[in-house]
Amino acid sequence: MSKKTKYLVTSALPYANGPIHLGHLAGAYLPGDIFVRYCRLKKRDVIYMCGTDEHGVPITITAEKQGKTPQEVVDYYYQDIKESFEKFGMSFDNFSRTSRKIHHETAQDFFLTLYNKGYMEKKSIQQFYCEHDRMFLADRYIEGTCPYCGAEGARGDQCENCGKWLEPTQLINPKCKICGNTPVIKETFHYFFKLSQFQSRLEEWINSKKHWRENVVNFCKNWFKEGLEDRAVTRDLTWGVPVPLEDAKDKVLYVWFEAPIGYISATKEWAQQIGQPERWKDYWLDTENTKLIHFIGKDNIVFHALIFPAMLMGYEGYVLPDNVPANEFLNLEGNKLSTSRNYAVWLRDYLQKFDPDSLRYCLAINMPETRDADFSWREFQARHNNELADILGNFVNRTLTFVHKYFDGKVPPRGPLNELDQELIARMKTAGQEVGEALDRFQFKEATRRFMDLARFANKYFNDSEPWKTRKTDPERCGTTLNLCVQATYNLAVLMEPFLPFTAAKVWKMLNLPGTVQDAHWDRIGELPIADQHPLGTVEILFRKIEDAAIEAEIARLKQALEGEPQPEPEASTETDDSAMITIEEFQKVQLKSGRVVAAEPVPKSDRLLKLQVDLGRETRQLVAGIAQHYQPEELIGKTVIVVANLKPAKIRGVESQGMLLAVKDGDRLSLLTTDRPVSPGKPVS
Ligand code: B3M
Ligand code: ZN
Repeated sequence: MSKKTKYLVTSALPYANGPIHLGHLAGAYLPGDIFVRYCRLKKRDVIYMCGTDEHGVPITITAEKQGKTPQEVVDYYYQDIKESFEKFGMSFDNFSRTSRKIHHETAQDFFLTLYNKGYMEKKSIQQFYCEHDRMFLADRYIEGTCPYCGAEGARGDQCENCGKWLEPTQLINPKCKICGNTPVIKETFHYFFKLSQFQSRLEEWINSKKHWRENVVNFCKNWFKEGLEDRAVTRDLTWGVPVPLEDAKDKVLYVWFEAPIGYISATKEWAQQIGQPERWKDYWLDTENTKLIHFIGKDNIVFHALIFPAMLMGYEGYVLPDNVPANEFLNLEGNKLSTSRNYAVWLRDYLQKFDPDSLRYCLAINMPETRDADFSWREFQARHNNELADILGNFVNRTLTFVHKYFDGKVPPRGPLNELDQELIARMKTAGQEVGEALDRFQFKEATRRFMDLARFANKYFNDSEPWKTRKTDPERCGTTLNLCVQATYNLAVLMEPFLPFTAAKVWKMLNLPGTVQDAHWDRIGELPIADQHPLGTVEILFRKIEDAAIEAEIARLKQALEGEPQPEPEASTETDDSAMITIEEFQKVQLKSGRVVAAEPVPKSDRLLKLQVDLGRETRQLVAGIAQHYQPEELIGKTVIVVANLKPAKIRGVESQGMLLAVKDGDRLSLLTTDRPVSPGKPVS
């Protein structure tokens, strides 16, 4: 086997019992896809596996609700989910299903191997049984009051309110989910996976994972503290993978035991599809060189970071996850997403109205990486209009249109380079490196921001170079500017591909380049590969502005969904919250003064900061302010500003700042506070 690192990437297998919504995308899918696309551009050996999770009580309960068979339900949602993912640009190498034969066989082999190695124990247990429906009530077939937090409607396996994992017999006032009757307790038996035997190995392994996200490591440590317990991995159900033992042939494997094995089955199926049936082993069994990476939402941590690794350890020979980057949750307009209330944005609905890339961008730049994030339609609109359209789209469009109009559609040659030209080239190189490094750390927000920063700089480069003027005064200079703008467009196309694959493909076409953008190499970002006189393709608009009306309709729909059912108690308003009030004395501690800007310049190596000299009457102060993306230094000179004058001096990027400017942020726009009439510097504000 080769010594090259191989990447085996997975995204959680969605249950085939409902369509995909934004919460899913932000949690397990978009980050996986961005990472994989980036790996492909780095020319790494990478495969990306996913598929639908088609067993378990979530499926059978949906079937009962919809009056269908479980098979009908999973057939429908497999197609639905697969199509939505494709339209969203998910680039799995295989999107399989756990109902396929190859999965049943793989899962059964796993069970039997662990059984033969002594990791399964048969135990009699007392379990709830519904006499009306004549069945044992597994997991979500039973509901009751949570013994920990008192919430109603806690399920037999987990309370959604407090997140605790439960044994059904712990529930207070248990009820059968199908008929609502109180079940009786009856004896049955199950096979238990001896998870407890893996505790010390798992602890040692997790402790060695210095690069894992804190939320994941802490979660595991809490489980270790409580002590890992053996877990029943069979169920008295008819829908699922049959247990491959004579005495349990009427039972099925617990869905959470077999679903993660679906990653392996999907890889086996992929290997068959490409005509190299043994190829899956190059990834799963090459423990030296494979990096297995599971993208999941935080509610799946225990299975991916503890139970599945224990199963792999027990089986022996399989690679263990190199990382489990679990995301937090995505809220919607400030509220928790709820599929049962239809308080969600469904991907297929979204795609009927808007472009996939706009959503990819908006979710990526706001990904719930380390804490919950919120999706708001207004922010979506602002990011689409002000960033994708006004910055990225505008830059590409004005560049290509200019070349068509004044250079006959052929890229003009470069003459000597000035300082600004050099800076653009340098920034393209750094952007490639920095975006790549952030992606390798799974910092998607940061990566997306840096990509857009390059577009922002390129746009500014166009402005500052004023090619519409040099066209008449210095045509060679104008040609150089446009040449570099075309090169920047090329580099942006490669850089954006993981985030905005559809847009990247359009730009590639507009640049009239051979092959596809995926043929490009990430490490060459920053090079200037477009030849002089290269003829460009036809220009089309990349992003059309989203109108208010379209956004208002979405917000109204969500409001209705919220109002359709009793709403959670509103939070206490901060207006009446005494703890948030301050006294006049407290307010007067802050010395605010009028100041006049006398000089302004950028802080080196920062595209956010400006260094200002501000006249405060008796003295001139140096202030560092994060306003470079909102103001040009020149336009600040002479402006009256409001300064916090008694703020302890601080160093920002090594530059001393002796105070702070007041500003208001509205969406993406930042405005400095000033006075309504001219005032002299150094006057107190009260
Ligand atoms: N189907 C749960 C979920 O969709 C489950 C993930 C399985 S990953 C192996 O959240
Ligand atoms: Zn019942």
